[in-house]
Amino acid sequence: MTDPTDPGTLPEGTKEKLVRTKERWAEEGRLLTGTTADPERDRLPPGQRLVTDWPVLDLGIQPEVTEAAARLDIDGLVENPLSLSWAELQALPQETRHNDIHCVTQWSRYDNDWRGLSVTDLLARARPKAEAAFVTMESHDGYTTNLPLADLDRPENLLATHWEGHRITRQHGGPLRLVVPHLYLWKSPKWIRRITLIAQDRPGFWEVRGYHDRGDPWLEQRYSE
Ligand SMILES: Nc1nc2c(c(=O)[nH]1)N[C@H]1C(S)=C(S)[C@@H](COP(=O)(O)O)O[C@H]1N2
Ligand SMILES: [Mo]
Repeated sequence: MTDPTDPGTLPEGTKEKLVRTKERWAEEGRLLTGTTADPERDRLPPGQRLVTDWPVLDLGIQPEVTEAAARLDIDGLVENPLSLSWAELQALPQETRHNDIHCVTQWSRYDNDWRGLSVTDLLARARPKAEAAFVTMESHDGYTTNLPLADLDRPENLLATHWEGHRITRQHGGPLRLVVPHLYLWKSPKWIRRITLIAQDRPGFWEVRGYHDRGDPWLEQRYSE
């Protein structure tokens, strides 16, 4: 069996220098303030800086996913595996969310308006089995990330198709990206393709490269210990 914590080789086309730099940040504990904050009282998490533009961060591969090719699978430990085409996703109720987003590279952006599909509704349709405790998520660029199922199954999360009234651009992960606003943004996969429910945690791309398994910005969970 292969070791799930072995980073292995990088996907073809990855910006290797960027990956190495971010690995070094994790080793050095860069940006750590050693403080925590209370989301009820403070809007900006510790060590973050506010921006008004929307930076682009990814591995350097920005796949062109047409609506014809877009598909979302929810599989693994579920009673009712789903494989939804773009048309099927569009036929579901379209919801809105308003939130702040926080990237581990220090920027935060307030007041983002999103439209898309409720994550809790889709999970309810898929009917998680009792032993499902985590998810691993895969994207069209080869990126992966993981979450406890409880962090995915929250009402504020959205499978977003629109931002500020426009379709999400290819750069930002369109046509479909996840938004999990209570965690650092590397937990929000762009160009999402699959969500697999699993019993044991399986670290993703950044989680095997020194980044925290959960990534709560209020607790400054930037890096693994
Ligand atoms: N598929 C995919 N999703 C991804 C990434 C990626 O490289 N590939 N990068 C993550 C990281 S590190 C961040 S900070 C956010 C950035 O999203 P943005 O480019 O829309 O700001 O996407 C996350 N989701
Ligand atoms: Mo990031």
